Amino acid sequence: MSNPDTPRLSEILARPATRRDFLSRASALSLAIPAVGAALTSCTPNGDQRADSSGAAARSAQPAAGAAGSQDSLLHHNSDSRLDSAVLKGGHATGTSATHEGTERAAEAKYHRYDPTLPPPASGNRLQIHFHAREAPIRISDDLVVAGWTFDGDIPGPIVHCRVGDTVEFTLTNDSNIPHSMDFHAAQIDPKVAFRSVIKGQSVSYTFKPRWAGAFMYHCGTAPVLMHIGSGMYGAIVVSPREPLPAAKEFVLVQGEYYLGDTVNGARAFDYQKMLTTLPDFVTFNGRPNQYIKEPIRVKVGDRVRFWVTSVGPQHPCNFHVVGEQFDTVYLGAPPGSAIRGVQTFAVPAGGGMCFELMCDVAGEFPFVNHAFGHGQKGAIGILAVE
Ligand SMILES: [Cu+2]
Repeated sequence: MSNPDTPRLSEILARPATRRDFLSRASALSLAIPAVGAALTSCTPNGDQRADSSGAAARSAQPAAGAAGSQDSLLHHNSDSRLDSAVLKGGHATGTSATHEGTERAAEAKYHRYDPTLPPPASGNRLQIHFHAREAPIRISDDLVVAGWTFDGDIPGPIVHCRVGDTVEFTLTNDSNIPHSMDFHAAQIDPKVAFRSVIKGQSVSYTFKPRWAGAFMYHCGTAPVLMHIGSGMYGAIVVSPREPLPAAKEFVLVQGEYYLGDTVNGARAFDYQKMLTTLPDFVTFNGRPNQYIKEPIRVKVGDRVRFWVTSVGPQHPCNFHVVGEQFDTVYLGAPPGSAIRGVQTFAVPAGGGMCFELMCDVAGEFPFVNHAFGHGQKGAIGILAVE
């Protein structure tokens, strides 16, 4: 950090803000914060602009990498989100998610309803997961395609379900020119090793045993984390307790925000500058605004419904409420402990997850909403149809 050859961060950030410059400045920042530059220089379609204005400084940093271990591991270990958010705030940088892979054939991207049904947990106390990080155009409504950065080609990534104490064997393979990584909130593990970034063609693998039940976020942790979560690299892992909870229809809702900029080849790019404003264009459950109004979640009278709700943010909580209903149980911590009764609304913080239960003993169409209605109005609303 104090290498005299390293440009001062204030000097780097004071320079004019163009897209190319954003990328080259980010490259220079990799001297001080290894994953930052790697992540952002590769935000270009071919990732080959990293050696422009900051190239000399970048070369001077290489020997230090060898001294600390393999050069690769130092350049691509996981970001330090405390540091990257500190250097990137201030409104100077520009950047979007638009890449060739994320925008080509955008017009052909098909809309699909994201199935909120909780899949069965892994059998045999062991779950093997292999995700691929890749860019893809994602149609989030009839008339809107976004240039996504994804896990396995969707926003959110796949729902993962296991039980407390299961062995989760995870591998991420990066198919993208942009470095990526995986941070499971259900894991207790050395993040610098497990959550490190990998470049195109490489994989990172790790194993963990969830200690607590709950709804947990997962996300790419590569710097700047805001850009990677904000461009779609998130999802949910539900950890059920060993002793099953009461029988219920179980659904997963991942609240996420969209901050969109220019259209490139028919896909709206995610806009880093807009993310910094914290004023989203859309707030969604499972990646599509209002999708469960168009195609409701359907249950039967007499069903117990359990919602596993996470807010991946990147900024805002989900003030979860079902209009015309009350939660008989909300688990403040790991189910079945810390249950509170008779709740109208409870806020799931950004980066958090909670479990909500209600008995559906009245027929009707019940809107489930983020009761911060600016965010409900922007798409965080759906219908629970009790038939
Ligand atoms: Cu990423």
